Amino acid sequence: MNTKLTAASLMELEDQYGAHNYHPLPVVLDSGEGVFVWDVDGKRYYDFLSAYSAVNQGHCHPKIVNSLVEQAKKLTLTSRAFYNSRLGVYEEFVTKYFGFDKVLPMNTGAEAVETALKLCRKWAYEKKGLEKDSAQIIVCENNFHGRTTTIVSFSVDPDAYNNYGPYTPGFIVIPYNDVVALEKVLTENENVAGFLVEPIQGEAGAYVPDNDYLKQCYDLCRKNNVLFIADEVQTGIARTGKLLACDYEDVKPDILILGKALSGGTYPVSAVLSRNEIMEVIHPGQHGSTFGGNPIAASVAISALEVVRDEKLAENAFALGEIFRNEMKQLCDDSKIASFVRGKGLLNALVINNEGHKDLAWDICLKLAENGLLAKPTHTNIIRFAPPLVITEEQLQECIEIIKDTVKSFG
Ligand code: IF1
Repeated sequence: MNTKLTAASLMELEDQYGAHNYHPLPVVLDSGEGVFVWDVDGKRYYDFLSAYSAVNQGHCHPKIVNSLVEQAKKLTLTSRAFYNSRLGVYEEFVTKYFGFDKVLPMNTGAEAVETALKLCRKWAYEKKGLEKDSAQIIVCENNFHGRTTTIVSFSVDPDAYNNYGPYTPGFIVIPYNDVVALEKVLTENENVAGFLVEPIQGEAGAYVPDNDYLKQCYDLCRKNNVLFIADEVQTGIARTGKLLACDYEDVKPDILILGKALSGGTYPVSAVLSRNEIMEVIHPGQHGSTFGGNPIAASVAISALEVVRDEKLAENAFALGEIFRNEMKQLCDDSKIASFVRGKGLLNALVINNEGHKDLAWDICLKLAENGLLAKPTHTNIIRFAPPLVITEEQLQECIEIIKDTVKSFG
């Protein structure tokens, strides 16, 4: 008997049996392919969230899914107690792909950020010579690097950190996009081990810093023997129109953090890449994870990165991003409620003027869903638009019309 559960009953199940740590749009998704997802009633949507840039290669990309399925039939997990036939092949592939000596494979983005923080501290004590437990890592206001206790310890968002204390010490928060603030902290503190930064602040609403911000920060870090750590979990893997957002300024991070689209959204795969001089401070038994570097992760990551290269997703994101922002700028000129658009490549955000209608961005997203396009607000009045990078110009134009018509229907 086909006991197909309705959207309402499925939402009710999540409400009754799941922790309420999210407030999803009332859409129950059931399948996906490329830029499209379908809900349980068969309604089709353009996905303009891409699982927060985890599905850059499009939903259920056949090449990546095939790698997942074939490896899953053969060997899924051995732990790192033994070698496996996929990890070394992946490690060589991914390090050469991004131009680093070594990779430390993990699973989620937050795990990779934590790994980078531990690596940076250990390097500071064992290579830079900082006094034990004195290391400071500089981070930026409005950062988002994940949700572990240490990571939320340096968040400025009360929703992220409130009542999760006591907090991990050893972090200095400075304004984002402020080189002078970084220089000041580096001048005043001799115990700085690293500077952790998102090349574009995703969660803050595709906040793009000044053109030479990353390069100036990188140079200051070099001058002060401080590690430049780039969190490209969201901006990496072609999302911003280059393979890495750091590539816009030819900045090569001392430590690079990747996640999300590293698997094309098929499996949790994250990675920390660096050079030998830094990575060699980690010795057997000093870091790891049960699933880190497992054969499935290794296999899907190779395929996911091959798709980015072979389908020229960065080039597509660059070109279509220009079109999208130009059209959104036109909308902002024509509409009182669309204030401005910002972003790079296909990581963009439309800032909504929600004066007198606090939940306007949410209501616009509800209407967008009705009109066949999925997007979700961040920070109340910012709508993030980030479709899979496989979107065609024709599909993008259709979505631009949906967005324009929907926003204009609110005034
Ligand atoms: C959620 C947004 C939030 C990240 C960067 C590390 C991580 C993320 C730059 C951690 C994760 C996700 C988390 C997800 C929604 C999304 C997100 F920024 F993308 F919009 F939350 F702010 N560094 N970002 O963006 O990676 O451990 O999640 O694999 O928490 O709902 P993760």
